[in-house]
Amino acid sequence: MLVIWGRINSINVQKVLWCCEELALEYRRVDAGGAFGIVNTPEYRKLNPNGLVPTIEDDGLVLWESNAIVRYLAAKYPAAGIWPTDLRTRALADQWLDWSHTTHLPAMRNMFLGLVRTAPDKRDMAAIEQSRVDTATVLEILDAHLATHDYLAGNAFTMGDIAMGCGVWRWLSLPIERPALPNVQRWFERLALRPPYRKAVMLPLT
Ligand SMILES: N[C@@H](CCC(=O)N[C@@H](CS)C(=O)NCC(=O)O)C(=O)O
Repeated sequence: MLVIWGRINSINVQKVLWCCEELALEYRRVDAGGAFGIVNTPEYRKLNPNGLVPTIEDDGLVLWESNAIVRYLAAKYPAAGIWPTDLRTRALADQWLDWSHTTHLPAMRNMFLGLVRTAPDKRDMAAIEQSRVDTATVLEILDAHLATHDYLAGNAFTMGDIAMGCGVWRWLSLPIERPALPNVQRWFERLALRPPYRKAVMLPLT
């Protein structure tokens, strides 16, 4: 059976769990990372030398990097329809997966860590505010795209929605001032109709 190492409050683990739920896969999840430790043990480092989560083991294949895992699982089970078989649609899904990792996550990082994982008296409020402004700027790009698309890679839900769907849940859950992003809001409401998203991603931030 597919094994997933990773704590459920990690955004990168949530991507994999949401993907598995979309594909209706059976899996065993092992708590790892953060307070659970494990990631620095020699056994885990043999699986994932980065000492990060998530990692999966599937029929002898060990794989890390959340977006690579999402792509692998979505492609392995194409009947679920989240791995676009059309090359152009798949390229767009890949684009948004990568953009989430290279552009959105770095912008949001200080705000999330500051407001959720740092005691109030230890917070760097200037860094949190800069991160809020940067994230809003980045999300305006997404909002403009969603003005003419129902989903990130076109008019159907695909793996391309998974990474940003996790990121936008955090953005909407943080106790911050948010500029109006009506198209992102509508897209989020579409995602929120999906039980796999609600189960794997729409959790209180911890
Ligand atoms: N690029 C990696 C990043 C993985 C990553 O940074 N994971 C974080 C959690 S989101 C982690 O393992 N942090 C250390 C820990 O949880 O102990 C991926 O997408 O899988």
